[in-house]
Formats: sequence, C-alpha cells, structure tokens
Amino acid sequence: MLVSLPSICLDERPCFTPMPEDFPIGPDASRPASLRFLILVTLIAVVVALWYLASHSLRLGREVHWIASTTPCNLHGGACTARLGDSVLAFEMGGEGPIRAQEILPLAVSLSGVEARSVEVEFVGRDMDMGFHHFALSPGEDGVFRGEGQLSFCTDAVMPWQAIVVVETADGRLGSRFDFDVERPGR
Ligand SMILES: [Cu+2]
Repeated sequence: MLVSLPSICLDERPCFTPMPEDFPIGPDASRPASLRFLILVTLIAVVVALWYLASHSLRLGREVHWIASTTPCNLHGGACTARLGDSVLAFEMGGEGPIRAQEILPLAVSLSGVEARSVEVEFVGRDMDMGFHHFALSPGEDGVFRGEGQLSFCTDAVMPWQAIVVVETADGRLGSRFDFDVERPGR
C-alpha cells in the first residue's frame, strides 16, 4: 500500500504552491488522507488488542486448583473422573458414538464430596488455537450440572482437544483437564 506524505517546505524563503480550486477548507484541510488513514489503523489495532486481552482474561484457568484426571480415560466411551481426597469429579460429554466436531454435545459434570456453585467447561486445542469454546452448565434437580457444547471443525484428520472443567466452590476453584481426539467425519 502506498501512503503519500504531504510535502513539507523547509526552505527559508517563502514557498508558495498555487492552491487548487477544490482545495478543502475547514477542519479536514489540516488532516491529510494519510493521517486519517493512520488514525484509523491505530484505532483498529487498539480495538484488536483490547479484544485479545479480554478474550484471554475470560478464559478459564486463573487461580484454579488443578486435579489430575484418572487415567486411562476415554471420553468417547463414557465419563472421565478426577479425584481429590474424598472428592470426585466426573465429566461426560457427547451421546452415543464418537465425539464429532460441529455436533451439539451434551455435557454433564457430577460431583461428590464437593458443593459446587457453578461449573464451566472450555474446549481448547492441544496443539493449535481453535478459538473460544466456553460453556456454562446448570445444576439439575439430581445435583448433576448439565449443558451443551460444540467443537469447531478442523481440517486436520485428527484434532487433539482438551476439555477443561472448572468448578466454583465456596473455598475456591477446582479444575481438571481431560484430553480427547476428534476424527474428521468421513475418515
Ligand atoms: Cu484444529
């Protein structure tokens, strides 16, 4: 892109450029198009930077006490659990069959030995940024937190994902991470 800067006269002698008939007069006259373009670019950069900051500070993972998941675990086949003392967190996603991208996935988190105020699930790509996939679950009458989630489509044949489950309790936040891979449909 070519940006032309206004020519500046540095000569001591009075320099005079004949003013064209259509020379803009008014506030815009002191702001050449290139300056307005630079202001616009700066504003866009500031907005993008703020959006990036906001989306990252919203992500789960701040001040969370992480519990290791119990291995081996296959989320395609059923619930995965994480244990902390007498407390157990069980996470289940998807219905029958393998977990697929772009399908509505039922999510369920059941807890024992922990009183949860809220439960949230986030999906992140393990080896690539796949965007923001954050879902809040609601408590059911049976004490199980449920919701729906969705994974974005990936052009890779196998996409390595991680489900991050964070539970808000009166004593702070507890969390666990569960790895799973999603195969591209038609494979
Ligand atoms: Cu991907």
